[in-house]
Amino acid sequence: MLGPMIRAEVGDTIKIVFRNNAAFPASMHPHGVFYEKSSEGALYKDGTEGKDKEDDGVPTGGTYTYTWEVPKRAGPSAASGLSSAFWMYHSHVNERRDVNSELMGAMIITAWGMAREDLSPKDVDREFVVGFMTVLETQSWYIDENVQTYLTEPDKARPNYLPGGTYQFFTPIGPDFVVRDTMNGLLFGNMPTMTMKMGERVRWYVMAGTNFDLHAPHWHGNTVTTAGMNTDVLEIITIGMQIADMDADNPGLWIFHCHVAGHMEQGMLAMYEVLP
Ligand SMILES: [Cu+2]
Repeated sequence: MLGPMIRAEVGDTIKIVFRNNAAFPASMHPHGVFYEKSSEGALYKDGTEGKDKEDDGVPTGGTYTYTWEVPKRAGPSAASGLSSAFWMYHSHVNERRDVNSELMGAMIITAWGMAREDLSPKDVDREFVVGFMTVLETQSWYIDENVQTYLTEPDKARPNYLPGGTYQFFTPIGPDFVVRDTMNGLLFGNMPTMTMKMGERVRWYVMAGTNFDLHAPHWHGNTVTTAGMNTDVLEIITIGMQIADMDADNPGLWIFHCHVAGHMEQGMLAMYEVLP
């Protein structure tokens, strides 16, 4: 989980050449940047037609170019004092199924004049993007394939379709295909350890998925500054996007986890390491 990182600086124009290799229609719907109707990447009755509809859902094998401008309001606000802003993008054709098929990613925009050559913010040494994503595997476009591939007794799976082609939340299929409380799609510390050195200026970008995502990302061992406040726990809800800066002063291998007890027990945890 998490698609390719998109980076830009205020004043840029982002062009995405999107080719749909999936077996279902998909799109690129961005947050924060400036787009016209032809680059919104979302399917709904908005009174548009023709060219302005082509971005709504790119068919299998199709290609579409999305154009997003990056005005000042897509960058960090002056009040935040930050050099970068954090947004996301995701497919928005059948939003529920698309995102549960992992079609979601991050976008980082630096203030004008604050980007390095690789478009990362100049005043930050290290960045991490972590999505606290509750995934409903039964809503994924890949559920049938997954049932056939991974269940030892696929014939016993009894998916319950709802109008519109979505699956109802159900249990007969067993605990292997229900809800996953993940960080970037990974569970139980399977994410590669996020490593930094003491004294580095570290920026965490923390986002949430589009399901019933209510999370309490918590760092052990160090604190962060977010919205002007020092803390070690964020509060994030569905599709939230937050930035937290860490001046890591405490070396060691530490856990970073969701503090919602049920989520933690389901594996919503990862490790980060501060090297001396
Ligand atoms: Cu959680």
